[in-house]
Amino acid sequence: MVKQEGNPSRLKETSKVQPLVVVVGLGVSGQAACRWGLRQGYRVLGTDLSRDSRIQTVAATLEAEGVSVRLGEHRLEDFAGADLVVVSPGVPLDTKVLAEARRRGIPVIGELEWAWRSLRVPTVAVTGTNGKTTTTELVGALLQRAGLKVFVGGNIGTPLSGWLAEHGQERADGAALDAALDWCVLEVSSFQLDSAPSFAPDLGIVLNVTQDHLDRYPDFEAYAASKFSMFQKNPAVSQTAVINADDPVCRRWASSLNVPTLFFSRHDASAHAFTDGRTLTAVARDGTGRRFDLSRWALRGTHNLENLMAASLAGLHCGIDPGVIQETIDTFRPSPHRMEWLGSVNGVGFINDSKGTNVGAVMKALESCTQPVVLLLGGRSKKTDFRDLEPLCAQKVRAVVGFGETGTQAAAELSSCVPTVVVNDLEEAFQEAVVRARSGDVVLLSPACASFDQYPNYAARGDHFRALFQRHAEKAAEGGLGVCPRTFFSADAGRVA
Ligand code: UMA
Repeated sequence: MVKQEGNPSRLKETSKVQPLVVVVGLGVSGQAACRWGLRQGYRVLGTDLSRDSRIQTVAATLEAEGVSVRLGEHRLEDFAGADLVVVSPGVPLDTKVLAEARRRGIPVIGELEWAWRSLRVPTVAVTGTNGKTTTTELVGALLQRAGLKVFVGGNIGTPLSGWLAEHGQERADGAALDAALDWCVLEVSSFQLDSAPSFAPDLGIVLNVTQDHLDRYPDFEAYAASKFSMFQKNPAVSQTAVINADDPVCRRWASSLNVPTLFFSRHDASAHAFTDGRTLTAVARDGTGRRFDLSRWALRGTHNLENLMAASLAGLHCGIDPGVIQETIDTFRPSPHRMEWLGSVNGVGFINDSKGTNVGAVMKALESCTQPVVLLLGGRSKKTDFRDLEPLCAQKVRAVVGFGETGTQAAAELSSCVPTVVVNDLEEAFQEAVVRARSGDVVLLSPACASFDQYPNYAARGDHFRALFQRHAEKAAEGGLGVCPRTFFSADAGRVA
């Protein structure tokens, strides 16, 4: 694959000596952006609305590295002399100071956009409501197995600017970065795309679009538009799209995209990638293709077959040898917090799907379960409608345990189709689930909500659930109860007995 020579629209923002960048939000993205700013020779001012102990520690570290920090408020005068404002994905773009900065002609862009402008290697971007992380990891694994130097990150955890800050050169034109990377594989969220006006991946994957983040978007259509915006921003880049033909929203949007598109489907054998669950056929744009054997594919659920089809098309498109794709299929293992099987106690299985932070993800999780489910739902609301879960709950769920900020809402909206109970937090939810589950059931944490009401992130929530399971398993072992590893979920459907 010939490396891209660079995108003419990826311009450096200013040629002034010691320009000033203001970084808004000092979470994972903001800290990385601050460091990337320092690395490029900017004066950096970081600002965060919070003053809590976590942010105080962050501030102290950044200050020691040379960043000026303002906590507790975003003060307009801090933006006055800025050459550039870089926002974290979680910061609403209509925030007053950002609107004022734009009014004064100061460019306001996101961390992803800023970092990507310095990149001169081809990019694969993966977006969609669910499956982004697994697919991003799969594409990364394919390219790495082929011996290529790959950065895998973005919304998945390590921001691109973090990688650049560590590995990039002082030169911001990115030329020297080519030596360190062959490909960049990014999980991108709609929040990141909203503040990335020229971001245009060479290959863009859209896995699905279902309700999520409706607390941030005026309506569902605006959220969907954000996902597909990566194909509409930058005519200077020759792009290819990989799209789920089985997702109605994806299909509708694909018809208006002005880029070559590869489709994958579980129902249409004429799509570029198709699977019957036992084999997967994928054909790239140049006609090269291969039938892959799925007998050693370790990930459960139809959604993971969709992720695999998308990744296989990406692999072929990137010129990866089909033999390498088959090896990756045979050896790839799931990450924590995504339908993570923890084990079973006394015949009851426990699955950690803390990454299931929207209703669509919970649907996919339930579709994968063959046993009756005790479902733990709740957390910080994204204004989604739990009633969308009614048909699956009626079919598969023995009981819903609501917890956290939205526990009461979840229970109320599902009480017509399934027994519900409301508790305060995950620990109480775990105890309640243990009481309600019968031998042969699974207890599934797939909360349909963000974790921020009680945890710093979904991983901390999932870790807590795993710790609760381990304590429960230890107690059971002391008392002589059965603890065994066993797989309870598959692509097949199952009904509550
Ligand atoms: N803050 C302000 N001003 C505001 C709002 C927030 O200063 O007006 C501050 C907060 O006090 C906090 C910081 O901003 O200190 C948080 O910034 P952030 O919400 O952008 O979070 P980061 O820690 O930078 O993490 C972000 C992504 N978070 C979001 O998009 C909400 C992470 O995705 C991502 O892993 C990380 O960058 C690295 O790229 C998480 C996520 O939930 C996993 N993403 C959503 C999703 O996947 O659905 C979009």
